[in-house]
Amino acid sequence: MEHLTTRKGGLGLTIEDQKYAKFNSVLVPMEELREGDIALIGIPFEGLTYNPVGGRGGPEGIRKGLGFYRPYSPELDVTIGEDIQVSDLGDIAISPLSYDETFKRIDSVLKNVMEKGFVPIAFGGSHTITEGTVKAFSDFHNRNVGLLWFDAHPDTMEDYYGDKHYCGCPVLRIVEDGYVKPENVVILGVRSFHDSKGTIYKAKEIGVNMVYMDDIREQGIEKNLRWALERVKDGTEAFYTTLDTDVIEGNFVPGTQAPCPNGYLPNEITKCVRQVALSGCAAFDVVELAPSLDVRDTTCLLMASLVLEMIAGVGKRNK
Ligand SMILES: [Mn+2]
Repeated sequence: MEHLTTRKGGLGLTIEDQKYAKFNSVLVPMEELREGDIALIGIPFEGLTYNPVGGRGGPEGIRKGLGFYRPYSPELDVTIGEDIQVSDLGDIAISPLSYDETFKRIDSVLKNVMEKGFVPIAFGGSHTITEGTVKAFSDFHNRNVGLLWFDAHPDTMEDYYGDKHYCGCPVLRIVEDGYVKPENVVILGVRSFHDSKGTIYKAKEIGVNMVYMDDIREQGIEKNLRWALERVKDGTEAFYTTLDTDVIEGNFVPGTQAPCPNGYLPNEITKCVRQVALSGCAAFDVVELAPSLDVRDTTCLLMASLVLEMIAGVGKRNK
């Protein structure tokens, strides 16, 4: 795996006095991780697009955001670096002109990390990367997994001007290629004039659970999430969670290609992500963060805090 990453084993820095520690200072080399610890993996890839919007800067943006925070969760009473260890494996060396080669490298790194028993958190990249990470995850778990998909869009486009791996297509590719059964896919947060009728109807046709933001509000955020977790866990060996930045209320996330009104508020998505991590999620990603579009690092900071919730949640259940 080493030849596929730009950095080996994280920073390896430690600060003796925890009261001064920032998150980046508690990262450890990969060799120090035990089963159930966290491996961070950057995937700076936004497809073979002629019009890049900045998603390839996501890993850098998340790392910058993480560096701002302290490694302690008061809500969960978990100290990252004590209760759970984290290594940053650096970025997968993507191939900007080849989906095949990029997906092959994602597959290799993800499987290697999971074979070692680590919980991967991948930083995209556009949502294109999730086609690769979920397929690797599903293969690893005998093609018997659930998929929780936080997104303003169902990502069930057939193609985009002929591109079948565009960021609007991964749910359709994953389901039609047989990696996840549609009844074990839950898409939360769809809304607001961002998709064609054909895309929405395709989601209905293939039978995935697509929930509009309006219905989530009516049902209540917590109740809806409990229902969603039941669907993704029903009969599966493990489940994966992907977090598209645009699922959050657009005014809070300027640093994404399709900010969209009427989404989850920061506090709501924070509670959801924490609950998902506590509930046994086996792999995560955060996608569609474009730091070059961001305003005063607002989006980078919010998405980094959600990564910390993932880590602390896994730490709590390991404790
Ligand atoms: Mn998406």
